[in-house]
Amino acid sequence: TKRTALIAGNWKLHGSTDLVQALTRAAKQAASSVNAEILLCPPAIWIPAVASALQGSSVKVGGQDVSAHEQGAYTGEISAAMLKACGSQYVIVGHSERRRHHGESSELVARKAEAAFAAGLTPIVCVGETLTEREAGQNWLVVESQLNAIRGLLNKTTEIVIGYEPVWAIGTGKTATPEQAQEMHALIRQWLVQQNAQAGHIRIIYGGSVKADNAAALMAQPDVDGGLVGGASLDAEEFIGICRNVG
Ligand code: G2H
Repeated sequence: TKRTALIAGNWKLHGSTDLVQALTRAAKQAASSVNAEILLCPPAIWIPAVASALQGSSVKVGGQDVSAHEQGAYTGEISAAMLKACGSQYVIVGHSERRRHHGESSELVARKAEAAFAAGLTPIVCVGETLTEREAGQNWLVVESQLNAIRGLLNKTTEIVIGYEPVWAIGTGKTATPEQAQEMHALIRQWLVQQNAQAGHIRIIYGGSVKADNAAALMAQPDVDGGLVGGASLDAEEFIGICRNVG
């Protein structure tokens, strides 16, 4: 199955009007010369500005999180329909920072993914083990249990993306080796196809200290279909460098 690589910039809690200008310009420049889909996920408040700056280009915009609810008395939440109305096509759900700092369970993450799907957004469902779990040889057990929560969704759609983000590699400068990433991506791929025979086209992207100088080796792996880039996506040159090393 031929899968177009997806390079997603996750700005996390960073951004300003200046950064919106600089990073949308960089993404558009990268998009014109690489054969990959490029996505920017700024804080929700910047989505309209990013979407407007990206008009006429192939670069897409997405959210970093979404409410599991459609609407109601949920102060501070943002719905999938709102993200969509502001120009989003994707939304990240279950990022390890949401799981850790906001106590999000795999069940809640699955409900968020369902809400995204219902509103016509493609959810990027993040999974990944901690260092302790890896050292205990539990990496697959942990990832499998995180994936099990979205089994119901997979029966309805294969319009999803999986983000494998080993927690020990996030913002630490420690990248998984291409072999470690491939090993897990292959297991995820096998699991996906077991749930849904049409799942071969689902992209499994890697996240965790992706940079311009390690992107090519990671993306060269047969089951690594792109990158979820945090820190390095805030630097225009570095982000362009990553895109060039993929497409
Ligand atoms: C993993 C990644 C992007 P970073 O969280 O989601 O961040 O590239 O800074 O490790």
